[in-house]
Amino acid sequence: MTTLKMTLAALATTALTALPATAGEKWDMPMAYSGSNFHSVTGAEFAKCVTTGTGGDIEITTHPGGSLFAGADIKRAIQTGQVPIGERLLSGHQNESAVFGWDSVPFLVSSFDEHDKLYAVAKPEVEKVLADQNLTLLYSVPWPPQGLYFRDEVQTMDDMKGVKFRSYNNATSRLAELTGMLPVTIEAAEISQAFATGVADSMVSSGATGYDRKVWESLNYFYTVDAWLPRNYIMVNSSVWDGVSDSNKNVIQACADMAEYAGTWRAKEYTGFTMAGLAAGGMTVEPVNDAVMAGLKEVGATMTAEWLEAAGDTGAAIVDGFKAE
Ligand code: PCA
Repeated sequence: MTTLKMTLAALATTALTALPATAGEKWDMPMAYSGSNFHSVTGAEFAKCVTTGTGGDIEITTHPGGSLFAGADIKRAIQTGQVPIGERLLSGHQNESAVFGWDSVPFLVSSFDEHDKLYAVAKPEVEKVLADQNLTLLYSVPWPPQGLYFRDEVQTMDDMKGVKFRSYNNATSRLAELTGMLPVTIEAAEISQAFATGVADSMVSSGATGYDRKVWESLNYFYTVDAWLPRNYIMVNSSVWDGVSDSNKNVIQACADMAEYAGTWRAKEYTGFTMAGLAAGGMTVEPVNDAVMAGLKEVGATMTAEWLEAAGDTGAAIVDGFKAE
């Protein structure tokens, strides 16, 4: 073959193989939690729904477990257009806007039903802050109620003093400070290792995360205090979203609505299942005693007052709106 023929042949092959790729847009979707976690499973179904529903115009590929961007970096990656779409626990960005912490105010709600009502009031406020950051919310799914994990038994508030505590947002760090524990921020993807090596001996999280990360290999107690239910948000870069055709927007929003419904249902189902799983793994799963609950409620009252101060009128409107429901 002459050089020209070889070049032409190469070009033809490239053109052929490139065809399906240029037929649609490819959206990478970073997610922070393990592939087996119910949020990631829901995200994978959402991605498939969009890919099928748009006839391949937009093909979404999820990257769970923090494999593309670590949890803390996902929001910025979407804002700056490094990726068009992604998932993030927004309360992890309370330092940008206190409003993002509405779902981590201790003991404001403790069940899915109460949380749903609170979310209905908070959602438009969150969407306003997101809009200013060039982000559009597609759907959001709650985590199960948050409980306290410890290596050692906790019978009094003093038992928490000096314990190394894994935190995942400002509220969890503050909880540690107010109870005399030593907070260290660690992504969920890294916690099994952190507990195994003694970098942390406790955390507040859901039964789901403890179960996913097999924490019974290191920790022995899960206290079901139902402190709050934080949420993950699937967000798209608003400039990218503006460029999507109306019909594809409709498809994506329909897929998002279904994902929110399915994810929420899974969160509820997973609550009992994972607590049974923690017990089967050898952990003691029980409520804290009354004295510790009273101590935690005091800490919660301080944190609520602090959040209301930080979140100003918007915070007050969310709490008052919820209480008026
Ligand atoms: N799991 C996540 C956030 C809340 C939860 O239940 C975590 O521990 O990082």
